Amino acid sequence: MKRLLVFLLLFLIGITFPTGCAFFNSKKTDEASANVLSVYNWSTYIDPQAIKDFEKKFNVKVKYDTYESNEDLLAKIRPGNPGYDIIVPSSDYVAIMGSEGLLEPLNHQNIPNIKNLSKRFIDPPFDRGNRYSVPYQWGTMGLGYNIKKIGGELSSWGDIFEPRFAGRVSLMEDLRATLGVILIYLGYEPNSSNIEEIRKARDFLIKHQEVIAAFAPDTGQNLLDQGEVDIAVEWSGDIFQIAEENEDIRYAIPKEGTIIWTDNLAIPAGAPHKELAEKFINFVLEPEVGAKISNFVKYGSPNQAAIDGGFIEKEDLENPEIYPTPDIASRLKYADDIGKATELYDDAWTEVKVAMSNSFF
Ligand code: N2P
Repeated sequence: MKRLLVFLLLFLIGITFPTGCAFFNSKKTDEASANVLSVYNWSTYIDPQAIKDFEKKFNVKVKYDTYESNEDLLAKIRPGNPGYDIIVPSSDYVAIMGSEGLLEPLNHQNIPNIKNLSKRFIDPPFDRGNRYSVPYQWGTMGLGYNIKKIGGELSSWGDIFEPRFAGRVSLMEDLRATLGVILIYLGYEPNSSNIEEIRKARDFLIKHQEVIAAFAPDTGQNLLDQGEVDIAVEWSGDIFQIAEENEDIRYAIPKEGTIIWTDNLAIPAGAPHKELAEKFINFVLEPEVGAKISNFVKYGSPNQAAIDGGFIEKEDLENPEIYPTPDIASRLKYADDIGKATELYDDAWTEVKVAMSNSFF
């Protein structure tokens, strides 16, 4: 009872003098948080050891939160950075966030390890001069599946929409990538702004809804691993991560091609620890550190020095589903920032969801 009263008293002081309390505490909080780097990254996207190594090397703490999609990241940052120092948007979202003033320009003098990056990731069209971002990892969206359950290999987007897979397929809760691969399958561009083509992709999903068990967040690979679905359309590395423990899991880039992406380290505007954030970026770009992360998450490394130095696992480098051959690479397409046409995708996506929820009743 006494504890309850004390709690109530503290609560009342808190709501009566919120600014006063914040002011009263601010010096202490600043000192305590000066050595804390706040990182906001996709789930299953780092080797935890790399975080520990950074903490040790710079005598700091890392606060690490995860998100499931670019849309979630943008929704968190747009109303005002709640205190993150590092975020990891995909290329099209670097363009969007940069143009909205949501990113801090990088001081390249604090990031000399930029020199380690492969030339093809330097000065990209979505972020000229790498003003706001440097590449972190890259990969594809493809077919994760359990070969024992399927009874053979999958090689086309069309394979997963067969009636025999009713209720056994998860797609991703990522509207541009998911509608993008359907557009590719239908023979269109994943960056189409043609309303008829986007509607055809929408109608294709609605027509084949019986196979769709779920639109999974970034952790959809767990549904496959736990046997809740037999096919999970997922990001490449997430499937390879579970394949390390489960020998029945396979990943395939469909023959029609798919979405490729690059995710990038960036500092959101108003980050409380910009210099420490630049130290972190520089640390990740060290060949051994970059390789440690890629070897763990099983995505492609943009770090040429890590590849040339022999730090990337040979088995991964030789896997064409992680490091595609030129032939496969010619069928991979980036989702670009398409400006206003994004609304057409938003509408199509909502219509898919509405059609599917209606058909449950
Ligand atoms: C890792 C997510 C990969 C990011 N879980 C896709 N852009």
